[in-house]
Amino acid sequence: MKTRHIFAAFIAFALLSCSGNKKADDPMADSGRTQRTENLLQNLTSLADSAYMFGHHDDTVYGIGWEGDSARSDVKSVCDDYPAMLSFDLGGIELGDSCNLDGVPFRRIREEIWNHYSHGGVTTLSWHLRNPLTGGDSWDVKDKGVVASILEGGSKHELYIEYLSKLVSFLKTLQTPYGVKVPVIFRPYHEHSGSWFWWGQDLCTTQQYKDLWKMTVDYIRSNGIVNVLYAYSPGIESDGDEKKYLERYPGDDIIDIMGLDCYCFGEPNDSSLNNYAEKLDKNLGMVCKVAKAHNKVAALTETGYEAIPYENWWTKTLAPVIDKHNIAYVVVWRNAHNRENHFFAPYPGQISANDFVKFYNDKRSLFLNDVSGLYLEKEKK
Ligand code: BMA
Repeated sequence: MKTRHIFAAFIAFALLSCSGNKKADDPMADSGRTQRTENLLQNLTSLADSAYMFGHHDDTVYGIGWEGDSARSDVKSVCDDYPAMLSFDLGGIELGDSCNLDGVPFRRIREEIWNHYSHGGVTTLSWHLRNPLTGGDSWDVKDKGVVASILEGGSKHELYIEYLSKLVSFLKTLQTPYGVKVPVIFRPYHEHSGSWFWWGQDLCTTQQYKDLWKMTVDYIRSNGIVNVLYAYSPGIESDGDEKKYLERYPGDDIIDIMGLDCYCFGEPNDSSLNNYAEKLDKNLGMVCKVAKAHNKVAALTETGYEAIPYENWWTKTLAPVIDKHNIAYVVVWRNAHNRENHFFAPYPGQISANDFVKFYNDKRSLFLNDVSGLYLEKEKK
């Protein structure tokens, strides 16, 4: 394990402290959320000054050449440690499906969330949900009236409330056997600044997008969910402009984490790599400034370079930029087992694997041992 900065009271308030049949304490904070959820928010805020958690979507459920194995992870196979943050998608939960849109059983997602939490890790959840108006998927943008149809008074409002109720039923199961509600980050309606999802820029008005968020969060809260932080994650369309970034911001009473989704594209030459580094730097700088002004946590909610065709991408392209900004975490997208060259983290033998180990060894990047080690240290006192 690496030597790390010590964060006074890091992440884990986990079920490790529970034994036998005893019910664990799960105190509430004044905010109406559990104290553990507030602690997570506090910990994210303080760690961002000197470090960031590394996260990977679907990390422990499949990877290159495998699916469904127990305790496996491409990231762990490369650097002998799991990411500090896991990301999963809830697309399909709204229909009552047993697996999400990428074939991952929700039962497994739930277990991974519990398990990760018990080791001091954090989970973030995205939601590529179906199109409630057309019955298509999240990317079905043929009809521009989807958001309008699900808001109060719309023809699909009732149906959408059913979607939300299925979502809430799943969130309610994120409780350990000892009754501790596991704090998670929920990141719905992401990349809305583009127009490729039914909730995107050209598909609804600013007010409708904000109303969608408010309706969702009000529903979740009023149905007793007290262990969720909410992340806002536009793409880079605002191009560093604060006003544009905030144009559809649902409000300080709703959002806890201000994020950014920003990807690296193109051939691995100076032009594409510099282009990514520059746009990431510019946009992250703005996000961190806005987050600070609103007293929110800043994060790089999605990034990556598909198939990582540059061997030093981690330490020469990504790290130099994120090191300049106080973000609490960076998440890379999934290592698809059933789609060729659709991976964003290395696996053994992948050309950037050695560089990823260097990235892992950087004291600023936090992996699971870093956060659970701090937990154990705290326990020993
Ligand atoms: C996209 C791709 C898709 C996937 C979707 C939801 O970025 O990875 O293959 O279905 O995310 O996870």
